[in-house]
Amino acid sequence: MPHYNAYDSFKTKKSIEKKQRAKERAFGKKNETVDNFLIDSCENYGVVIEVRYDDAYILYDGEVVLAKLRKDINLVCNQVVFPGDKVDIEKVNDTYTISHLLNRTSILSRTKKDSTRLNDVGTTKNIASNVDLAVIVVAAKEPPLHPKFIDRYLMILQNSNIPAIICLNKCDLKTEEDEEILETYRNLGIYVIETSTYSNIGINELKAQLINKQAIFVGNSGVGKSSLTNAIMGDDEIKTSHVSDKSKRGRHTTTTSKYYVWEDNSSIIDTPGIRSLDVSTFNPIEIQDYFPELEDWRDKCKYNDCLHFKEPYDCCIVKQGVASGLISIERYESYLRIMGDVLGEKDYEKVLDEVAPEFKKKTSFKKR
Ligand SMILES: Nc1nc2c(ncn2[C@@H]2O[C@H](COP(=O)(O)OP(=O)(O)OP(=O)(O)O)[C@@H](O)[C@H]2O)c(=O)[nH]1
Ligand SMILES: [Mg+2]
Ligand SMILES: [Zn+2]
Repeated sequence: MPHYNAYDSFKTKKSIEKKQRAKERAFGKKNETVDNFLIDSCENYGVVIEVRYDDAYILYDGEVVLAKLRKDINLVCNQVVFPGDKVDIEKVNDTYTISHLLNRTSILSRTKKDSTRLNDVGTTKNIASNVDLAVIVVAAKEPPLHPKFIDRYLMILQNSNIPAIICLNKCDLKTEEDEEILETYRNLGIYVIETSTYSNIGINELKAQLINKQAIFVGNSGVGKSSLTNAIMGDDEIKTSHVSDKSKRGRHTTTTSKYYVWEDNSSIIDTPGIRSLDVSTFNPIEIQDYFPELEDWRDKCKYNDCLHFKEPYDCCIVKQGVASGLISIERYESYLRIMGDVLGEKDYEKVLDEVAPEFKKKTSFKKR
């Protein structure tokens, strides 16, 4: 009998399950109608700009048209198509209908939980389709830069197979602490760009990253996603507003995701800011896959299913790597926080205290 590597079979099973999940996420459960709705190509497709409940606004032949979903799909438009989707449309008696959806290259989605419901497992919310590049927009100072938000977005984007860069906007307000946080990501090989829409810094550099791509701006409310979109478009078409003086939080000015073309073959999807990102539906053992810097360490832990969480320090090489300063403590803190969420364990801070007692004093730990 051939020797069967349990880990390999687990990996294969995992990747099949992952594909299936991705498919379902993109289009709900498989059925006949859905199959003939999806096509590989068509001669003259339109691109979904914005979806408002049952109305889809489509960029078609250089103009924006309002279209409805084919009746036999029997779903509301905003459950089926998302900004960035390519669609085949038909015009019957002055009414446009989305007759087919072109297969997607990617779909960005996140889990949305209802915090008022106990043990809510969450629903998947699709945000945009066919995204070539995601720009995680953060701001200096207003609202404060939270690395945990970047880490969670990196996980979600990696899970959706979408490459990501980080854009620190409001660099006119940048502090030394912000610079340290950004350095962590540069060291991970992630492209970091600094911009200021006020001082016109970095806009051309950002454009150079976005050219010939369908990009998306994601991030907290008030970081300047719409301001950056305006700067790139070269006008002030999109509404923006000041962050609140008291809480330093954004005002959730943008309410739906919208697609903008700023150059031939180059577009941006501006999205509404979100307050927090839920990753608690991820499998605990998979969380470390999203922290590539742990790769060289994790296999050396005593237990091969080590979560580098509550395992004893002596048995966990990752913890020792953090203690010796060779693994970024900020990223390990993010990792612990996510593990705490996934496992429903609130006292992850104790783990960090044990591994790096100095950390709390040195940084604004509580703020993160
Ligand atoms: N200091 C500074 N403020 C900026 C900069 N860019 C944008 N802002 C301000 O930040 C505030 C929020 O900008 P928005 O573009 O509305 O932010 P947003 O990310 O689109 O916010 P939501 O739509 O709520 O998600 C506005 O008052 C902008 O004028 C910048 O480079 N520097
Ligand atoms: Mg906005
Ligand atoms: Zn370990």
